[in-house]
Amino acid sequence: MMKIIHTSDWHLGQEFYTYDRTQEHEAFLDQLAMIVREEKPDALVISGDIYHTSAPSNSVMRFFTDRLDRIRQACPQMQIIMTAGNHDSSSRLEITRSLWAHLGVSVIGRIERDENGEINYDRHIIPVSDKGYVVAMPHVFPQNYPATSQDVPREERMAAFLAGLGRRVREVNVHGLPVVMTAHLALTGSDISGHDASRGGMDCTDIEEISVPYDYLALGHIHFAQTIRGGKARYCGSPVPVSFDENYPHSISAVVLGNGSAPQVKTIAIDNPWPLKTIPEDAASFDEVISLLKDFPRREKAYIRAHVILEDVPPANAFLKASEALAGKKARFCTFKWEKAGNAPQTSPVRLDVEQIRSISPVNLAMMYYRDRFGSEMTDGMKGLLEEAIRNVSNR
Ligand SMILES: [Mn+2]
Repeated sequence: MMKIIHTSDWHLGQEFYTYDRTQEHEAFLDQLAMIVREEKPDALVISGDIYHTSAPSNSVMRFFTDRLDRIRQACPQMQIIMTAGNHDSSSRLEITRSLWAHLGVSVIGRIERDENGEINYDRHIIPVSDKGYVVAMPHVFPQNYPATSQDVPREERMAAFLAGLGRRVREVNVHGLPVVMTAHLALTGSDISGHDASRGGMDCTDIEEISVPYDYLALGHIHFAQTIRGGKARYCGSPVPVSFDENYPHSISAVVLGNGSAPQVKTIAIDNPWPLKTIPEDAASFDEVISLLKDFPRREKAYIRAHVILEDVPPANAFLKASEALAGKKARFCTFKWEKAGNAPQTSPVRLDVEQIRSISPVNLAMMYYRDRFGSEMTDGMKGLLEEAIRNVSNR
């Protein structure tokens, strides 16, 4: 039997509409420390996107180091395995690799070759005491996988790497112990609810390509928690929502493997002291929404997105009015979600390639965008302002 805690997509250091999220991340990591103290897992697996940016600030990196050490102390016999996600800098994450190794923490940011130029598969295969293995795959863009031999074309390198890794896992695992594989990628057929394309890479990988033998595939990258492939693969989801569209429960997963049965998964909810709220759930008029904000409990902590029916164009000073409605309250105003009035059929946005964009003047491009976004024409006054702004910028 091997027990792991599976978590991913922490996004530490995320600035949320200019607000600092340290309090929420602190609350999450305090809960995680309590969870490992109670659950006593053999390993904690962190499946990528530890940081929100590839260059986190010094204070965020220090915060992470201090907190991870506290989590480790909460369950000293537990191993910790962390890999880089697409948001992390693989080389930055590995700076402290050798120091963490002394404390039972394995950091796998990248794929490396040994002194003979051969791919070092063993650095990805981490024995978890004598109970099993964690095979740790950092996020690597498909085009950046190393060549296993000269005649492997670029598009087959990922599959070749995974096949080589799989062979090595079979060689090492002579006793047939449970194997957890961790990876940060989007699997074909997963539900990408709430995934914001700006968060990067949604090239889907087909699970058949993963030729590494595993009993449980601990995945990161998709923030919506879900079990797929008959219970053998799971996204544990983000513990703290990264956007307003992640309006679903957030948790970490405790997984027990062994005895040849399917992995037993238990989700443990994470409480967020600063929930993300869209007010109201169904869009209302601007004035109605403003009065809802005025009535919002003074001491309640929340990030707020105002959900407004757009009759024409956004009212003047909309942001200021919403912020003023929340003056003196704890809640933090973030943004609007505009809904077009009259259930106008959503027209699909015009798609342009780079050449087409170059051939259109900035003002015309803005007008097209405006038409798509708000379903009406830009007024002459707005057009004039925009032209003036463009003139000022180009005269610099
Ligand atoms: Mn992520």
